[in-house]
Amino acid sequence: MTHVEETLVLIKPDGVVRNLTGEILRRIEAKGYKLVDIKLVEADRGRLGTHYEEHAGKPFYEPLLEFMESGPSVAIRVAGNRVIEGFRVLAGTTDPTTAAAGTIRGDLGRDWGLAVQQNLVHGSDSPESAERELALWFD
Ligand code: RTP
Ligand code: MG
Repeated sequence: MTHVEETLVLIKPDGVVRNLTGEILRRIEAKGYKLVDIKLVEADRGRLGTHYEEHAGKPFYEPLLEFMESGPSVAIRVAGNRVIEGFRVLAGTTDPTTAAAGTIRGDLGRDWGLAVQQNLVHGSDSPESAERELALWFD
């Protein structure tokens, strides 16, 4: 059954600095998803704090925000059939070290002692998150 949704994808600063933007966009398009809007963003602490508010207080929260402030990210509004869940499958599990081969994090993530936060991409995890995050990044 078709259920077209929109999700927020971020190519995080490690993906941008490693010149993987094109490769990640290629995978999103090859799956059949549509790029509805896209921009390069230098996110400030206010926006990042709101984006990651569910993680406030966790040990990785501060390093995560510092990493996300370390350079530009690419924000993408992506549409597709069940794209919220589907993009997270395409991305792979959070830690690139053990993410499955064939996924963005599994194929392109590096296990060179880098912190877990350097996992290339973000994807909204529910319809509620997608709505909130798309409003936050695209007004
Ligand atoms: P995301 O939100 O970025 O799509 O990733 P996710 O759902 O797979 O992971 P989540 O649990 O929401 O965590 C958000 C981001 O925080 C960093 N993280 N670091 N133990 C750690 O050091 C740790 N755990 C999570 C990652 O960048 C993760 O994507
Ligand atoms: Mg998450």
